[in-house]
Amino acid sequence: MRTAIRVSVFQHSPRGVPGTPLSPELSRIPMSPPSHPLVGVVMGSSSDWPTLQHAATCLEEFGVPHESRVVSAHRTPELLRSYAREAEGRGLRLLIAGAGGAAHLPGMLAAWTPLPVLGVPVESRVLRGVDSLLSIVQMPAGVPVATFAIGESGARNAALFAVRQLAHGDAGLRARLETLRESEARRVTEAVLS
Ligand code: RP5
Repeated sequence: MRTAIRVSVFQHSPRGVPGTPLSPELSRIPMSPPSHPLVGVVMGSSSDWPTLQHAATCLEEFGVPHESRVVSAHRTPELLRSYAREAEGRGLRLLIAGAGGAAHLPGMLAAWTPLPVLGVPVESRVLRGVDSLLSIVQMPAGVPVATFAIGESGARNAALFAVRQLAHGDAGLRARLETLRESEARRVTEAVLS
């Protein structure tokens, strides 16, 4: 029997995390009209949100429609199954999955969906996220999960990776990526050492 429960803790419009300012450079570039979510940001617990919100914020900056949800592999396995199986049909193109400790969420999602799964290891209390990293990165051959750095950097890079994937054939997204690349370069060339 398919579960009817769907936990949704954070659901955004394309530009909508309250209190999160768009970077001035990115906000100057026009965005596409809002549409259905293209990226699902999924996490094993609401305690993962301080990490995964960096992925959501990055998607906001690029105007990529997305949704953010808590779906636990071990606490709500039926929910995980239905979320993963319905994701492609709902128009999602990629899943960003963050979890900590015995972090089986990304691998279990990848087992149920043909969509690319981008895994973000959340920094755990006891082992500082090394357990999460190894749990996510050590998938046996056949069911891939792309694995990013532990914590905030991984969350932001997973989102940037998703943007790069979606930028194929989207001139607006490509332009915004180029703007980001230029601003990252300026952080180096214009660095002032006091
Ligand atoms: C995992 O267990 C979650 O991804 C989280 O990182 C970790 C701890 O969860 P909580 O006990 O904080 O809910 O399932």
